Amino acid sequence: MRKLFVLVSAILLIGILAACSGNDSASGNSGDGEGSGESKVIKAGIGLNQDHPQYKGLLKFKEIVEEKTDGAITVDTYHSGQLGDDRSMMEALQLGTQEVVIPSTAPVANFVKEFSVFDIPFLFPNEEVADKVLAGETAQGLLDKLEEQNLVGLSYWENGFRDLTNSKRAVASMEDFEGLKIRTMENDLHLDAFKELGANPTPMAFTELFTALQQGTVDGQENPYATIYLQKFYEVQDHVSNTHHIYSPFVFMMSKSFYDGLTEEQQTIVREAAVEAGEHERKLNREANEKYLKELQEEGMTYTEITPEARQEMVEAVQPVIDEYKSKIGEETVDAIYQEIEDAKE
Ligand code: KDG
Repeated sequence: MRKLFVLVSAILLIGILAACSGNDSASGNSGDGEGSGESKVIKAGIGLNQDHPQYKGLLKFKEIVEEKTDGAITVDTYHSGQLGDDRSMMEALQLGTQEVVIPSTAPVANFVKEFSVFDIPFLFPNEEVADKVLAGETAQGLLDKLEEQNLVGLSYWENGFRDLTNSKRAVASMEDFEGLKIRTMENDLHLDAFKELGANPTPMAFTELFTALQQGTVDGQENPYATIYLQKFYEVQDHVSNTHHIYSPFVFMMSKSFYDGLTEEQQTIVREAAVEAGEHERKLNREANEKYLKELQEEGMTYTEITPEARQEMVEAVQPVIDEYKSKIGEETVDAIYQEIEDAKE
């Protein structure tokens, strides 16, 4: 009886091992899921961490692409700047050593200057208007312009309205900006706007930011609440104000050499997946930005509300910078976006 039991167990074990090894070869990177050629791998990297809605959106993209291509394309995801900062990841896309990155528009403007139109302070009045304009002709046309840089812009995702944090004082008005060392994204328009507000700005890659705040290299930074909370900036920052000075879109982009090597059907799949995953990300991001202001206060940060009068003062202070940058960005693009904002408000 005992011998029979051992024999049956051994047969079962062999069966299980055989089934497992069969699964391995079917889902391995070398199988294409369609029975012809190698599987294509998308290496996708972002600067934010694994808890941020941006990463959850990226996982959604992975799920859709892998399912719809039946495994012919696999997506390997990297967060927290594991593959580098936004600029170096964009350069890796140009070289064809990385396939996807999703930066804010600010660093993208170093590749296609017109993207800086979204870095104009106080441009969008609310998310609904931003949604309409980003789906509109001018914004979609800017995605096409990335091709000149060997990049393919597939969709806009959302980073959101940026708010100021710092470790020195509660910021309620322009005077409170005086001399604050603020990290900005690597974009001249951001830099000049913060100078105009009275701050002492320093451009820096996001990957260096936490350490710079911790070591006091800078006093503060600006990002949406979701980022401030999920990146644990509250551990090294004491004050947050709802400056809402810029609405940052993310740009989902792909390496052109990789995109060109896809079949037409696969190109459609990645395009649609970038849009669908973006809708998912936008929804999660809005929930997060709504929820985390309260949590930041629970973590001990003071929250200061900017009055409409104080915000108006800031709007007027940065106007000369906007006037100066209009021609640098491209008058046509700036005028078109302003017009589309007016239309979207109706
Ligand atoms: O993954 C995106 C981040 O790298 C970055 O764009 C976040 O807004 C950001 C910043 O402040 O650099």
